[in-house]
Amino acid sequence: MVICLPTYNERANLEPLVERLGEVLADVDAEPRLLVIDDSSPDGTGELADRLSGELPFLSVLHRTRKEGLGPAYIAGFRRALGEGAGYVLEMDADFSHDPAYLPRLLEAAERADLVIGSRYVEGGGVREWGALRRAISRGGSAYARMALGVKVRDLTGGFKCFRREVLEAIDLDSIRSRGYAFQIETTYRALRRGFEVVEVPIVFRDRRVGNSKMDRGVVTEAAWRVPLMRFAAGGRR
Ligand SMILES: Nc1nc2c(ncn2[C@@H]2O[C@H](COP(=O)(O)OP(=O)(O)O)[C@@H](O)[C@H]2O)c(=O)[nH]1
Ligand SMILES: [Mg+2]
Repeated sequence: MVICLPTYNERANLEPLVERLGEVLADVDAEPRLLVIDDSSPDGTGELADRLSGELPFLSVLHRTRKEGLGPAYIAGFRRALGEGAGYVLEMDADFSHDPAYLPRLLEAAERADLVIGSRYVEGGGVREWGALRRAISRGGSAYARMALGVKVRDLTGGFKCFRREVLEAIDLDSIRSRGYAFQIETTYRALRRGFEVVEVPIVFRDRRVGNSKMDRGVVTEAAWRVPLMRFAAGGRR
């Protein structure tokens, strides 16, 4: 089991997050590993991650030369994790928006599903601290994608997910071009189209602890035009 943590300028969040993950995962059997995927953050997140990986045997770091968005960073991380033989591959933001305390629940659900999504938009889930505009964009984005793709998943844009390795092997990662929120939509949609079991477990999402969001208008625009095209490149059932 590998937890992928994409970072771009997360210097202030990384060390406390890794520490917290270490606490939460101490009770998990599956010998979890952490993989930081850093796109040469100007703030030195990559150097910090290297130092931490020297101290902590369960942490490794994948350095990429350019910031290309979340999608390419995750694909590189997934490839590394699959290459290391991971049975489960997880994603989560490295800014404390995704509380590590939920991980045991995600992992438990993963015993009965192929893809588990930590979901803000099911009963018991929610969003704290975000302003009205960000809430509206996020909810609207999920609703738009749900209708355009004809799926029932409530939270399509969130990035707190646990994939069984078979899902990542089946969805043809190399043909995914999505970079931002579209990447989250596309991986879930491809899993559904292939007939995998997708379940949502409620999470309460919080605003990032330190630093700024890397998502911008371009990421929202990308999702808007890519979503209708996803139907054509999703592949069929297994
Ligand atoms: N490696 C990498 N990480 C990224 C990139 N863009 C965002 N991230 C990370 O992805 C996570 C989510 O991004 P964030 O900006 O917090 O998005 P938001 O939560 O939607 O505002 C954070 O851990 C970011 O550091 C990128 O281009 N490359
Ligand atoms: Mg964030």
